[in-house]
Amino acid sequence: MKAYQSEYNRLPTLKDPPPTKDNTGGYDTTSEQGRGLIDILLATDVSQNPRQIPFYEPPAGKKGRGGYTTTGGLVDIWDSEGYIILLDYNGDGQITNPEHPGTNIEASVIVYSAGPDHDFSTWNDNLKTWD
Ligand SMILES: [Ca+2]
Ligand SMILES: [Ca+2]
Repeated sequence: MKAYQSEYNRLPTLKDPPPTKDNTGGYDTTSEQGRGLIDILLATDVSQNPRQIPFYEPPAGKKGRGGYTTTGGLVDIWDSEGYIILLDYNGDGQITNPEHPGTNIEASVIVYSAGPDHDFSTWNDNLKTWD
């Protein structure tokens, strides 16, 4: 994601014109939005990646193992949920902390998973890209 940002000087998005507010709800990597984002990073969708640079190599999906498939998107290592991606589309360098709303994380991209309990709202076991 960061490599995409430095190559194109913006964050990947499916929206045209690009969003001007952070996607505070996040994109689930198994949803249409999230899969679209991955397609851009894989250079499968070249409309948003005209230099056709693959920025991401996802683990291939295997039954019962999680990973990435074109139809299912990216599923977590517990083969249950997607990952949630939040992006700093307004460019202020901050993203609202989904664990502690009202506080911010200084980042252009953050990602988290539901963890082994398959529940995004229980944070003690969630994998996250901050802290
Ligand atoms: Ca922001
Ligand atoms: Ca959890």
